[in-house]
Amino acid sequence: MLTTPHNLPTSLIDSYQLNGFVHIPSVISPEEAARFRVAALECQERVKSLTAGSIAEGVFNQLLNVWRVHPVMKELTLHPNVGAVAEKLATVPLRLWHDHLLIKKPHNKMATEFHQDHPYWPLDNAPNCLSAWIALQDVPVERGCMTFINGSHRLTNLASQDLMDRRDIFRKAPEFVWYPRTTVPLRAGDCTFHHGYCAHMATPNETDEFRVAHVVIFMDAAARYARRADGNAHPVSDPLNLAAGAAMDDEIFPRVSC
Ligand SMILES: O=C(O)CCC(=O)C(=O)O
Repeated sequence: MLTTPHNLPTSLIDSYQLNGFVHIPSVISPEEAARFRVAALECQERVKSLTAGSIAEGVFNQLLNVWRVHPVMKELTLHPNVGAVAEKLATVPLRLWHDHLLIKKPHNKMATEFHQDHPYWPLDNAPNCLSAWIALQDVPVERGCMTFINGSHRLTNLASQDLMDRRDIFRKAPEFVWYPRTTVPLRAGDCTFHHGYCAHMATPNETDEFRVAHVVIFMDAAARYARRADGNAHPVSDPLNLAAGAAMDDEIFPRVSC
């Protein structure tokens, strides 16, 4: 049975708010996951140009905004259940920020190191951003599942962290060394949702198969464009030449429940 906003236990919503992440089983079915995995790997072959400018060369292949170029991936990014569960957790109206496919090659020894996502984003008025990390096949620890630092989403003033440097976040937030960490293996179709400020990492992929995760990132519907604090460009918004304070366009950043 799928987990939907109608049968989502309150305890999972509470857990998301307390810890900054939550594991939701069966957000899509295993059959859907298998179909989307085929499309994702086809995207990787066909749309190599989308990997340009990846922030983590060698850690994973990052294909940004595949929903705008691949009709099957669009079905997943705009999947009504994924968006509806995200809104239920965030408790505010949301819109899509962007998606990205994150594909770890077989026998890739590199972890994605601990970081928070939000410091990378040029967004204002968006305290409730969250990502849906959707497993398109079983992802045990050995295939590159996520580990979260429980409660780290409460620290919202850190500079962006280097996701290829194991120690960077702990230099910036030494107290995180003492916070509990939770590793979350997923079955195909399961999802973890994590808050934009929840620190997370992903293990290496020691298996013979690609680890294919599709990540759908949502922002508050009321978000505004803001220059990044570190002055760096963002590949999704910068080509749009938005003015600081601009509202987000409904076509490029569609609302979840409309
Ligand atoms: O899947 C990974 O390797 C990292 C995922 C991640 O950092 C994210 O979804 O924000």
